Amino acid sequence: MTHPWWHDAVVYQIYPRSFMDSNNDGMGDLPGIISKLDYLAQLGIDVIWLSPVFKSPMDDNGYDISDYEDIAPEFGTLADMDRLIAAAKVRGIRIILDLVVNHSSDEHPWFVSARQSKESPYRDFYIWRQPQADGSPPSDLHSYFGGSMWEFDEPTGEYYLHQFSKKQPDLNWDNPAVPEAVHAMMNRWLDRGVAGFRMDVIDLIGKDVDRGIFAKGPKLHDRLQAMNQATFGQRDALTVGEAWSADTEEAKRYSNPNGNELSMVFQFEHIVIGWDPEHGKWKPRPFNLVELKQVFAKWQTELHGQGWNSLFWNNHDLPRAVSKYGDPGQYRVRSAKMLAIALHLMQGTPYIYQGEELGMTNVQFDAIDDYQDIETRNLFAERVAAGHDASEMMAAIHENSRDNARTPMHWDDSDYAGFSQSQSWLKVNPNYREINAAQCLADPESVFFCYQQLIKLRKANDVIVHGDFELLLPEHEKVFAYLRVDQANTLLVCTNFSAESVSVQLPESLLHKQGDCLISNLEQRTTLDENLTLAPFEAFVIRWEKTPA
Ligand code: TEU
Ligand code: CA
Repeated sequence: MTHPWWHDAVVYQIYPRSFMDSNNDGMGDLPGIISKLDYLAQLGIDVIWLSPVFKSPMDDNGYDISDYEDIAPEFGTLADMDRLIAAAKVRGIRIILDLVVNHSSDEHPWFVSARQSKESPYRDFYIWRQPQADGSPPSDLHSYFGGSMWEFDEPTGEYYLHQFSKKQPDLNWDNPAVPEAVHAMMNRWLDRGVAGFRMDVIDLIGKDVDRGIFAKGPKLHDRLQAMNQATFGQRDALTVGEAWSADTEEAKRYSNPNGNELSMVFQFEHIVIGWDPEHGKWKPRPFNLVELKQVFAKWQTELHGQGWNSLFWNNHDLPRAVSKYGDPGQYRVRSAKMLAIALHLMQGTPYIYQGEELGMTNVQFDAIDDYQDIETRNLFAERVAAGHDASEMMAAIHENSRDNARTPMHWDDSDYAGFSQSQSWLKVNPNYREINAAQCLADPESVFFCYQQLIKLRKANDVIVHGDFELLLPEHEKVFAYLRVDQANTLLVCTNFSAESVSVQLPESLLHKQGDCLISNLEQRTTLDENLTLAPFEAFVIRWEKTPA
């Protein structure tokens, strides 16, 4: 059976302001990315997801777009984008862009016109409401970035909705002119050679504000099906929707094999189980592997044959995996490889976030002023003002701030990690001298070559792409072990998430059988006996060819 090309593809996310600075202004840029395409080709990735590079006042680092069809000068020009698309294509790499259409920037011409007058032809591109009788906002809803979700606009005496910063007014998808304009823009980018889109908070474009519905709104799937038909549906594209509200039932609708919506979604259940129900990421919960495995197993089994998973530990909004789930100290390399093996042998399309393939870690700035992320800075101020302890908030920031992922990429041990020759927009993580691409490329046992091998394995073993998933040892608190099975092969994936040696009892059916070791971060195990002891953060994969019944 033929399957979509992205079933065995691996995607690499680039956060352009932190990837590579070609002109030494401290800001990453498109020519910098082009200069690193051979590195990405060596890693073996198939697709680059490029976080926004469009014109923007950069209130939310480009997720506040003021021109969807021109490039921010700090990143380069449209000609640079055309060069990137062409240079990537030569290396067999596709480019997908970040589509941010739940909201625009308040400096987009649409909003500049809309706020000038109620008669503006663009007034209804946004969501306006009258103040309450006492002049207060239409509701007491909060923005993700602190403060009210409503901003009062003096000239026309109404409030506008913004679920994120007040410089990110929500677009009104109830107005047919909005999808019409968005679809036309998407088609022009597809005509320009992009291979699809990552869709920012796409679960919010079905909102029904007056009924208080913001995510998974009643019109969401109709709108995605209309977008599919009007744009990428005819183009064999990869589309991945960011959907914080998605559960498995929703995900089946988004990613159903008949292809009338998206290829897949980013759901965040495995992330949110680490957050406090009331305080979110600012009150992290202790790591619980049993819970994590249950979530992975649920998504693997419930979407098998009925949808398609994305697989990720990291992105530009999340802390670095090796700090969050592994060990950034003594076992940094081994635990980073363990995490890669645990994730990449599951069913779905894996996403590697820039620097994850090096085992880059979280950063610990002492001063809140060293952090640039609007969410981090605003929530620090708001929560401290509300009486939360500043040192507890800094500890939560060290664990979960989005800036953990946004410090510049480590290319080598020269000043500014080879990212730039001048002070970068966000300080470089001081550990760049020990952790960088040059060091990894010189070490056959590095994290980089583990990821390279995992990408090759995915292309060489259909059981990884389409095999059944079976969780083993569901109650084991330190070991994540699972099977992948199809008619021809059985794979055992066995990973120790702890810094201790642990013993495991695997099913009898797996013992004393000679297999071959597909990948390991320690010894090359090819057979198992009853008394299997895993070293700290050990991970291995054994493959048995299923002898015909
Ligand atoms: O993120 C959506 C989003 O909700 C996250 O920022 C989330 O709220 C937060 O990390 C959890 O506390 C997308 C983009 O990925 C993010 O970078 C943007 O800031 C946001 O949308 C607005 O465009
Ligand atoms: Ca630059």
